[in-house]
Amino acid sequence: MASETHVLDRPPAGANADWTIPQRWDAYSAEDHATWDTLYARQMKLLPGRASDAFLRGLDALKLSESGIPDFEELSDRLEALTGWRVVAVPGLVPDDVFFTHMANRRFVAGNFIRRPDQLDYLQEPDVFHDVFGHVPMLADPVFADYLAAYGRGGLRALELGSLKQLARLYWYTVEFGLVQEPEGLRIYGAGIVSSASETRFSLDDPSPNRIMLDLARVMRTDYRIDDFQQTYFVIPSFDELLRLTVETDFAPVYEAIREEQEIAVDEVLPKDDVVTEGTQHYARSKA
Ligand code: HBI
Ligand code: FE
Repeated sequence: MASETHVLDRPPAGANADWTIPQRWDAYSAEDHATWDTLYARQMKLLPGRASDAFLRGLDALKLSESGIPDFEELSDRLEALTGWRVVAVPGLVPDDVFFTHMANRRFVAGNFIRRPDQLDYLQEPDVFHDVFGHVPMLADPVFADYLAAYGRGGLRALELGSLKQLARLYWYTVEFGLVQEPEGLRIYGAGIVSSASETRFSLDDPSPNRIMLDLARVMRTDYRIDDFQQTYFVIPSFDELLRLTVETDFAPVYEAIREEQEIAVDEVLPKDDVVTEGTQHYARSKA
């Protein structure tokens, strides 16, 4: 997941000009692979019936059930055959323009390191479990794959327009923390949720957070928190609708329209909102 910490301004020694590095699959220890397997088993107890159908199909199509940290080359060969995307390793957070250029060209950047066994529940930098288990299954879905490539192009444009903050909120509330309405009920597709056992439960089962139908300008005005569970989740009716919204809307006039408007707080519910569930905010208040 994105955060503002530890972003270098040029590729570190040993990295390529585009910031990619070799995954060095052979360098993982038995403990590293065991950490992946522990996290995988924990999520797979929770995700059937909670994760979106597209996510679960992606896991299957990419054979992510095989034990151990995936080899990016093998994984990319499977993924490329489905949607044209590949997974490339990077040393950590990369600059925004580098991140978006890879994305626009259907390369998903992933950390190659894995969290330590004492960090199973929380870490700030995106590791291989968050990036690969969390993000890559959705990229096996042709519609979502097109959405993320369009987002990459939109990111480059937002940098030129000075509107990255607004666009980044769309990423946060869809790619990282999105919920989707499916015939059997709400389901998770955001990578920040599907890679976290506690937020998998919280985002769907807890009465605390708001769950609100996604409106583009509304989301682009909404703050988010990087330090704890979200206080509001945004729901899309389908991935087709998300893609349509993104490719058929020129974001420049949206950025203009909201430029003078106030930011919306993380827990706010507006009269115009199409509310799925209004949260009690009990969880956030209990910590304040
Ligand atoms: N780099 N590796 C990595 N992963 C990210 O999620 C990421 C990044 N660099 C920038 C970035 N995210 C943000 O610019 C976007 O989320 C807006
Ligand atoms: Fe992420």
